[in-house]
Amino acid sequence: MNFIHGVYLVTEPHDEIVDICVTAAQGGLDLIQVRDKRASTSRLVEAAGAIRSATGVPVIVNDDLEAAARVDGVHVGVSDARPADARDALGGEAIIGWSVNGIAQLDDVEQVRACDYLAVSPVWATPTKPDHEEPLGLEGVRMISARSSLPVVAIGGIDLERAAEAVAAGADAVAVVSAITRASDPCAAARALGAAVEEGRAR
Ligand code: TZP
Ligand code: MG
Repeated sequence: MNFIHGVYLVTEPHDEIVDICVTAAQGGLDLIQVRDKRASTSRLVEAAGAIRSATGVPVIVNDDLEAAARVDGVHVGVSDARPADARDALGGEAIIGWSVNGIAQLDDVEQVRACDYLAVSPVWATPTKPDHEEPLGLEGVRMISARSSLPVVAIGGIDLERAAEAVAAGADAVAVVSAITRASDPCAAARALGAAVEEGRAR
């Protein structure tokens, strides 16, 4: 099975973020991405290291290759470092993910080859990332999953029903921010999302 087949937590800045990750991990997480666009490299490394040792879950960072070299990898967007350059910098063991904002990105086989997963980004509009690209919808999930042999993650506006829909449309996993970070019980939220993913796979 893919290394990513259930729930992937993307963090947002929060005073209690380590505790939220620990609690969520008890409900089941495949991967955590520490995302804080304003954090320095040293703060990112500190947060990611704390989360990784407290949860035992692989932890990657958003965008920052210098921080990524000190954790498990990096997630890059279309205006960040290119995946092939990230691979050169981080080596074969690093986890590298790439945001896909349109099907044409898959034509760049050099970049796709450097990735461990692709994120359909966003599937739905979300207030969590106000500057997001045009949502790709379930049709985007269908097209990208059909064309890619890499694991495909759905991100953006995911709740329980949408998690199942995205997986039924071809996604391997779902990535969420608010559905876990703003849940009253992050453990129950992660567990319910995992169950929704399983339910979607059975559809
Ligand atoms: N990238 C695309 S959408 C998004 C990111 C980081 C935010 C997703 O947040 P939420 O709260 O799960 O909709
Ligand atoms: Mg596929």
